[in-house]
Amino acid sequence: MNEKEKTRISKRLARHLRHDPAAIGLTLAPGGWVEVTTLLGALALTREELDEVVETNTKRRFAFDETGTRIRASQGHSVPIDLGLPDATPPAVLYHGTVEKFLAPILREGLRPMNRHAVHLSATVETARTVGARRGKPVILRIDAAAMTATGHRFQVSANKVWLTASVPPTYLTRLP
Ligand code: HQG
Repeated sequence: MNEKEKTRISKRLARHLRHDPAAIGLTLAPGGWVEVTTLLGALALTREELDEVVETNTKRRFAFDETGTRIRASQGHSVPIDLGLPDATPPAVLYHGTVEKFLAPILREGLRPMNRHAVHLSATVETARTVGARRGKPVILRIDAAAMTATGHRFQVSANKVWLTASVPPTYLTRLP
């Protein structure tokens, strides 16, 4: 399979496993899981094609369960599912990449999940920069995750190492120069 084809399939998987399962007749089970056989039928894919996309996906967006019979997106959902991830202690500092035009509302009201069901944070500036660059010139925010943890904010980490939290109040945010 060439890169273009893999990207096309990855985008379809992201759309249906995160945002719009109903469009291809899927229902997400608790945790966001779908039966692999159902998904293959709905997207007219072979198991080999699906395996190749899952294994080679740069951001490891999708993961099978331990039996290999179910699959889900590891994060990024807009549909209201509970990933069932345990709380985890984040590194003392996390980062979020955004763009200038969102900065004023973010510094006023904090980071909010917007259409997704958690705020997505990165352990490295590089990743945050890539996330922000999807929308234009990236602006990087530093999050005092240690202080958030100390005041009872909860964090989870997805299978592909994205840090998730419900919201980040402005007091924990600093813009990196
Ligand atoms: C901004 C991609 C105004 C926030 C990426 C962001 C990531 C606010 C946008 C993953 C705000 C939401 C998630 C507030 C936050 N006022 N704007 N109070 N709070 N925002 O796409 O973090 O390739 O839902 O800064 O790489 O950009 O899809 O979140 O710009 O990992 O796998 O509102 O999606 O991964 O945008 O990206 P998003 P995100 P995939």
